[in-house]
Order: sequence, then C-alpha cells, then structure tokens
Amino acid sequence: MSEEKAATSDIPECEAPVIVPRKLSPEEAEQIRREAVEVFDLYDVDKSGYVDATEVENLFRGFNTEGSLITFTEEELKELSAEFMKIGDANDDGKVTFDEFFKAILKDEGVEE
Ligand SMILES: [Ca+2]
Repeated sequence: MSEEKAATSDIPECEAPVIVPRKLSPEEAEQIRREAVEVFDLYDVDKSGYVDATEVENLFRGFNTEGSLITFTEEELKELSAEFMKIGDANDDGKVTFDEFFKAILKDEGVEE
C-alpha cells in the first residue's frame, strides 16, 4: 500500500479550478458587496475592521451550545480558522480586512476585477 503511494507521489497535483472570469453588472457587484458586509460583520465580533483567527474560532465555538446539531472540537475550530486565514489573508499579516475578505469572495465567484 505504501509502496504504491510512493510510486505516484512524483506526479504533480493539478487541481486548479476552472473558473472563467466574468464581469459583474454594477447591480450584481453591489448585491455581492452588501452580502459580504453582512457576513464580514458576523465574523468581526469586536468590530475592529478586521478578522483574526481567534475571532473565527470564537464564531464557530458559538455553535457549541447544549442541544446544538452542529458542534466543533477544538481541533476542528483550529482547522476552520486556519482555512479562513489561508483563503482570506492575502498579505499574510494575520488579519483579514474587509477588502481582503471581499476579494476572496469575488475570486470565489469567479469575478474579474
Ligand atoms: Ca491581511
């Protein structure tokens, strides 16, 4: 089993998503921006204007209430926040500003700036 894995490990992974960039109408752009503001606001609990890993962890930790259908272990919380920072923190300073967040969303939507 492990030998089989070693034999294929030199094949480069190619998982680049095929997204055709498109332009948004001003109405669409405004709509996406409004939604982004709302979601960002949820993450930015202390309203500092940026989101850090701790805030992401705290947000999802909030699901861990008694009787909740969705709960997260500390390990999962770490993974969630790490993933969030990886996607959103473009300049790698440990904070995701609204601009960074918005750009990540546009990228996700396949929008060309
Ligand atoms: Ca940043």
